[in-house]
Amino acid sequence: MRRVIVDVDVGSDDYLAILILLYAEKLNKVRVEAITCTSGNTNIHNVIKNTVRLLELIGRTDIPIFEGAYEPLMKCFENLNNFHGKDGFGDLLHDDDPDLSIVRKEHAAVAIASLVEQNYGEISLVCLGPLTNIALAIKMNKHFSESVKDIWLMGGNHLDNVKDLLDEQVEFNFAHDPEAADIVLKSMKNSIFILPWETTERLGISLDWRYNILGDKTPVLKLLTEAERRIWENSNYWQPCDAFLAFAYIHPDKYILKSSNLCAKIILEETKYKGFLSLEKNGTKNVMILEDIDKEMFKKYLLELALNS
Ligand SMILES: [Ca+2]
Repeated sequence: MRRVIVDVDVGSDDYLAILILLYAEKLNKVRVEAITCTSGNTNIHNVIKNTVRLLELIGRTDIPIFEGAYEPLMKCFENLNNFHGKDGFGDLLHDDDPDLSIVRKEHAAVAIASLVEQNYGEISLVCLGPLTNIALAIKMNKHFSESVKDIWLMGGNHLDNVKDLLDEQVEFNFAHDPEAADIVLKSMKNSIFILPWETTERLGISLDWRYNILGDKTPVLKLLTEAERRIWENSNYWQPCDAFLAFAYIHPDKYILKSSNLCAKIILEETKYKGFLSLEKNGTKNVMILEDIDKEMFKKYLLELALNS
């Protein structure tokens, strides 16, 4: 059984990623050991509320949930982009507030470090937001970097793909805390898998499939659909980045169609390129870049999930 801590900044695609991992848990493929929250798509308080609301809705408040970093390491990127709404989840009106008393007292970075230390080589990290909590855990525990089984990141875009495009923006997760991303890439001793922005763009799914085939027939999908309608209304396709990563993690041999072993660095100079990924074929290869995943299997998996949620 693969064991995982999920670090989130929920986020509609984080929401779907959690559902994907918990459905895999039902199928005895993985076990979600904890959900840790970080600021990112919205402030930490909203991330906690969005996550607890989801766990209440699916009856999984048994999963330990921890509150983590409230801002990036260097506070160099203060403007939240509000892509997922001001509250990170479509700014919906709710009748009730979730019961936040289930949130554990320990800080998320402490919880991650402790769980990993107590289970040497057993725990994967699936990271769906800025990497602040992971960088803090690395700095707290000398042996952390070698104790993690592997780490899966949604983030980054490749500088070479965009340097001639004046309007291109750096991918949000790495832009929000580039120093944390740099610490993670330089420190981790075992496999690092990165799903970059470019791959998620290529995987875009039609809105017709999202709304009319996957639909909103269950309460959990209904809430997600309501949140997503405002997010994707001006888009040509649906691009649930974090969900793609969670899916790839569940069954890498089967679902990852193409990946490349490369040398990755984060651009840290104070220019408009700060936070971009520099990928090189030469140099010490430290990451696997996921270049393609099986989109048809992804859609099939979501339909199964919908039938069983
Ligand atoms: Ca996210």
